[in-house]
Order: sequence, then C-alpha cells, then structure tokens
Amino acid sequence: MVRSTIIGVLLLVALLVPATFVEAGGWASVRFDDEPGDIVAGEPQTFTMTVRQHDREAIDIDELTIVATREGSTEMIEVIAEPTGTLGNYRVTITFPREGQWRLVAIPAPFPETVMIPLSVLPASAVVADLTGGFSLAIGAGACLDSVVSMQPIDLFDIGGSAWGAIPVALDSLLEHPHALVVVNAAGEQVGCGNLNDPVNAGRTVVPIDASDSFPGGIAMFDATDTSTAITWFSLPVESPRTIVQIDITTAEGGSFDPRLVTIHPGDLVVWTNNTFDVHTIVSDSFAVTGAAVLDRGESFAHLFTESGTFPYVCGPHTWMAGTITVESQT
Ligand SMILES: [Cu+2]
Repeated sequence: MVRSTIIGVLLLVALLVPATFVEAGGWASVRFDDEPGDIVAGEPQTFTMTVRQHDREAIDIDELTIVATREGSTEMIEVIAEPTGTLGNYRVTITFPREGQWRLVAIPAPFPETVMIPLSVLPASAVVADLTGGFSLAIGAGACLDSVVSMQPIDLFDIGGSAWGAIPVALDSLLEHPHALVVVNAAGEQVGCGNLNDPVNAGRTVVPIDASDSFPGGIAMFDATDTSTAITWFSLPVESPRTIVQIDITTAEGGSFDPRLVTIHPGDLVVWTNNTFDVHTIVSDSFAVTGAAVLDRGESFAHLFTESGTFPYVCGPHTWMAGTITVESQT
C-alpha cells in the first residue's frame, strides 16, 4: 500500500513537472534540416540541424556538440555548433579529413547524447599522396631547432604546378604562438622544418624549407581565410629564396600583372597570384604553369630565378597580359 502511494506521488510529480525541466530525464533529437549532399574529404561542409525535445518541439539548449568518428578507426572530430537564431536551430562546419563512413553523435547539453544518421564521405578528387618521393607536410606547435609537437597532417591536392591544402585554424592563431611546418618522409622521419615567423604581408606568410641531403626543398605559402588557413606548396629544388616578390594578377585593363616589370637578383622567388574570377596562365621560354594547368581564382604559381637575364612572359589565353622579370647579377 505504501509503495503504491509513493508511485502515485512520483507519477503526480512527473505530470506536474514542466516539459522544459530536463534534469528529470528528458531527451532530445538532433536532425539535419536537409538531406546532406555529396561530402568530399578535405572540403569544409556546413550543416544546419534542429534540436527537438522528445523529437517534437524545437528547443534552444545550453550547447550542441557534434562528434564524428570514422568507422574502423580512432579518428575523431569534435565540433561545437552555433545557434542560427531560429529556435532550436544550429549550424556546424565540418571538414572530414578522409573518405569513409563517419558515425555522428550529437550531445545536446543538458540532454543526453543521441545518434545521428551516419555520413558517407567521398575521396578527394586529386589527393597528392606525396610531394615528391613520399614526403608529406604537417603543422605543429613549437620551433624547428627546439621541438615541434601536436602535429596536424596537411592533406594536399594537386592544382597543377603546385599543391594546395587547408587546416581549420586561423592564421592569426598560428602566429600567436610558435608554429612550424614539418616535412615527414615515407618512414615518418622529420626531414625538413620551417618556422612560421615571417612577417605577414596582406594576409600571407611564406615559409621556405631548405634543400638537404634527405629533402629536395620547397616553399609553402600560408593564406588567411575567415576561420582557416590555406597552404600552397611549391616543390623547388633549391636553398631558401633570398627575397620573395609577389605579383598580383588583377582585372585592371582587362587583365594585367601588377607590377608588370620586376627587377630581382639570382636566388629570388617570384610568386604570381590570381585575384580575378577568370583563369590565367603564365608562359615564357624558360618557365610556365606546367602542363594544361591554369590558375583559378586565389591560386598561385611560383618560380625561383637562379640565373641572370631578361624573362618576358604572357598569359596564354590573354596575350595582351604581359610582364617581364629582369634578373641582375649582384656585383
Ligand atoms: Cu589571363
């Protein structure tokens, strides 16, 4: 008799508790607003989703965390979603580093975690598995001659003449504390290192990595985007450049190189960047964007000048776009 009274009181309490009192053991569903489309590894993907208490009423919660785990691995991504301003609605941007089946768990605090639909991530179209001879890049905290830890690998994509990748960390925060770009060989050994301490010029910093017995050398450009850092890698079999000269491809006069005339010295690096919505190339007798490759918006091409001389060049599709690099020996 006593027991049934207690149960009766508990039932009464349960009925009186308002629906928002979640500590009593409520639950909430988290569902994507739209069916996720094709998801490609290495490309940031934004999703919106709605939290519903008992899968019915949309509800704002304390914090929504999404945890993605790749099946058959221990690879895990954890991202906190941001409210969109609509009741119960949240937005999250995830870059899946690898193809495969990713399990998603949402933690709509203070509600318990809930399993979302798994996502199939497609392989990146043109991953450069190695730079040259099995080398790969990683970014880590620390300085080269000291020690570099917490390394994050950088997946690179072939963009013709150079390779491109991105990491979900703002350039400003990379420069706030010492960070280094590390080259790792196929055996996992560190064979090259460059500190990210160059001055930032128009949202870009350049990190050369010297050639050595175990690595042919190269140069990385770090470009700031909103919340991430884009990395363009040029394999250049040389020592560090003395000076880096940047040439912008602009829309002025129907397309032009700015500056058009550049005078440098042997050992200087020239980097062209396409800042237009057209595609352009760079063609001369002694250097060119390789193969059929073109520079899309935001892409760069670099060439290191080692010998003196006069090097006129044009843009292939727009032959009125012309420039000249003059390399003068230093006396
Ligand atoms: Cu052009």
